[in-house]
Amino acid sequence: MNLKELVGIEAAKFVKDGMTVGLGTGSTAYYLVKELGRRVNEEGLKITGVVTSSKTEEQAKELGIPLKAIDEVDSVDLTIDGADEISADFQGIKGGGAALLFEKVVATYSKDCIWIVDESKMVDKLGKFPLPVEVVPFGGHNLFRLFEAKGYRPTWRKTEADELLTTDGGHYIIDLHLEVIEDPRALAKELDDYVGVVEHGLFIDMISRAIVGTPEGPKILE
Ligand code: ABF
Repeated sequence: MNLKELVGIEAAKFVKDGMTVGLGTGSTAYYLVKELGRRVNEEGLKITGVVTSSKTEEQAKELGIPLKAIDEVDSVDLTIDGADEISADFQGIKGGGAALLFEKVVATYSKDCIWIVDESKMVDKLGKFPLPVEVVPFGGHNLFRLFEAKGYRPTWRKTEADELLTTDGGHYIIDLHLEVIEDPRALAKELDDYVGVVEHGLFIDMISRAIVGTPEGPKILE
């Protein structure tokens, strides 16, 4: 088994009967959903899944995991999701999978959140991973030019066909190549205030623990 699979299986242990579970996006979350599907089918685990992206919805449906839309539940007991970077003080960058908006919505309605990553995602300071900013297409190019003028080194998230990628929410993504983000809270506040920015990939104070895949096995950081 690879590191991500071991982490996904370890994270699934936090899921208990009767829970409403936020099912994240990404190759690590894929293994979590796979393990939950096994437990639902082989051990009769009773959970309700709330998905964070169309990709995860497809996988969960195939595995027979009962699903509810986020709008059908008042809260989610536990959301387990991937991440692109986690800093020493447990802040994160997410959105490499272009699902950051729905992921942040589900995380916001979750009583608890766990991120599952391999150790390459653990960083001292956030920023080496380009920061995704989800923008409304109308005026999106103006925002791009504004980020350029601020020295944020923006690039458009593109599809393999080299077209502007459209998210599940129907928006574009601009990635900011910042290298180091000294003050994630301040930058999150700044980005929140731009008209046309729908959401961004800075996830601040959202997790209680991270499960990190290492050659010695999954490590639980809390
Ligand atoms: C998702 O997990 C995204 O926010 C993030 O980009 C991705 C990381 O995926 P992987 O586990 O494949 O590295 O939630």
